[in-house]
Amino acid sequence: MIPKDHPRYDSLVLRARMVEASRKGILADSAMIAHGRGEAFDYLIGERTTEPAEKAVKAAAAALILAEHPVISVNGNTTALVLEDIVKLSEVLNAPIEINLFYRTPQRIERIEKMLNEAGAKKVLGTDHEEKALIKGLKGPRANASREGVYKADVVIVPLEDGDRAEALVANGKKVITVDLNPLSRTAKTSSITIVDNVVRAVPLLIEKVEELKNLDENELENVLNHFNNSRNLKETLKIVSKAYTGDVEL
Ligand code: PTJ
Repeated sequence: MIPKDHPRYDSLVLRARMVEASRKGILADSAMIAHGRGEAFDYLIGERTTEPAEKAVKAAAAALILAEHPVISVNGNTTALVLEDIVKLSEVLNAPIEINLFYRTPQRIERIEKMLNEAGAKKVLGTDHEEKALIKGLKGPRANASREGVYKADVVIVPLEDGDRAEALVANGKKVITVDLNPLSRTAKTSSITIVDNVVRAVPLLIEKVEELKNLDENELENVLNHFNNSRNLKETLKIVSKAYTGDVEL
């Protein structure tokens, strides 16, 4: 039991969620390393949603509302940290959830599918009993995508994605939205919209933004999208990170 008044309470709760998920067998062996890297970057942005992240969330919401076939892709870490929010996002967008694992095993797929279904997910794709299609530019099992999911999607949200896949999805003509605390990662740089924020803050905020913007007309949504520039947004985030490095922050 983590005491509520512990100064690192929120961070410790997330670690506990990861440990629990690891016990349940849904995480990759290196999931904790990825989480630790995320924690380090989260420190550097002040463990809060920055202004550039808010702008990226708004653009992401517009892109997802405008999409004809939006798809939410999840891996082990995302399921461990934001299971209920992912299910809620899929409801507000009426979008399927597709399981895409970097370290794919039938056992992990089955367990994640079960957790998503138990949390109320209406449509879970990427399982082992459905037809797959190949994403061009990728080799091995990572090239597989659900034919009616990521393969067909025009807009995909892929939190904590790896660089190769983000690049290949963009090259296959998809608008790729990612959530990645590392603004320097290849995924962050190649995606169409990168939300540099912790997935536990970004997904609830995204749900809020979708609810807020969903009644705007198409032109207004296009306008939101056209005002967003991913590399400019990443540079704004890096300025915040560099302030933390140079000690130009309140101590
Ligand atoms: O479940 P699998 O098999 O698909 O594997 C998932 C991991 C995350 C283990 C796998 O995709 C991987 O190895 O990822 P990387 O290449 O380590 O990248 C993870 C990225 O996510 C890093 O840039 C981290 O900074 C970032 N990250 C980690 N935790 C969070 C995060 N970004 C947002 N929110 C987090 N909580």
